[in-house]
Amino acid sequence: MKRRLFIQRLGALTTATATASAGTLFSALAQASSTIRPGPQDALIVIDLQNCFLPGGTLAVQKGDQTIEVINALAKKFENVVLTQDWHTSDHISFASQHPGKKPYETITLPYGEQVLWPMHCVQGTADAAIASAIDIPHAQVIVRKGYHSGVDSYSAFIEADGKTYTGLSGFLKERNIKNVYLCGLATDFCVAWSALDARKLGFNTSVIEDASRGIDLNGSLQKAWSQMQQAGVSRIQSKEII
Ligand code: VGL
Ligand code: ZN
Repeated sequence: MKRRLFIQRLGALTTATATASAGTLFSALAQASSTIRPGPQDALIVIDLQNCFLPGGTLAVQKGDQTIEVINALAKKFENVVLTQDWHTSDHISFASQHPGKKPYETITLPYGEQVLWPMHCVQGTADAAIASAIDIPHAQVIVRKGYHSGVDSYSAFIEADGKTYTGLSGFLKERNIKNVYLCGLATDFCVAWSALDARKLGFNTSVIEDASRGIDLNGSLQKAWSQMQQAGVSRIQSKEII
């Protein structure tokens, strides 16, 4: 994203220097540092805006509903929008109920690594797993479902927790020549962060729109996620920067 903004800035600067006034130059710089105008190579990826993660859902994220209005407005600015759905079998390995003696939010070690155990959530075909009815993005091009293998979780929209099973999303984006992805949704510190980290690994310029996302914040997970994302070169932006 930084690189891309720089290129956009160069355009603004060339115009500004042509008019040769320091004032114009300054305002071009100020404006260019904080605006993103999405085009054909940009996609908005709306992560898991499902009833399960909203107040009243099985794994409600605090204030998750506050993202909806922001996301609907953002989506209007993108021609390419992808939605994701957490989509578990009823016997999914991430559910505490599958592990006798374990309670939600405890962790276990699975062959692919540490797994947080969750309350049963987002079961395939249930109303809880539906995309929130207030989400108004009729032009969304793809809905990617993930987490449907009963033995493997998938916070990421790109690669399951085994680190090797692809959902197909990167193939879609690459075939469509999309270079820059903007992620938002629920939850910042789980599905949004894991998707953003994979997006970087897969070569996309990646931004997370902070005010269009909300976190679960389990034992400091939100702060940890932001520092991992920063390390990986994910840009932390606000919805007002997208025009
Ligand atoms: C999520 C926990 C379990 C998420 C999904 O969407 O962030 N978190 N499953
Ligand atoms: Zn889940």
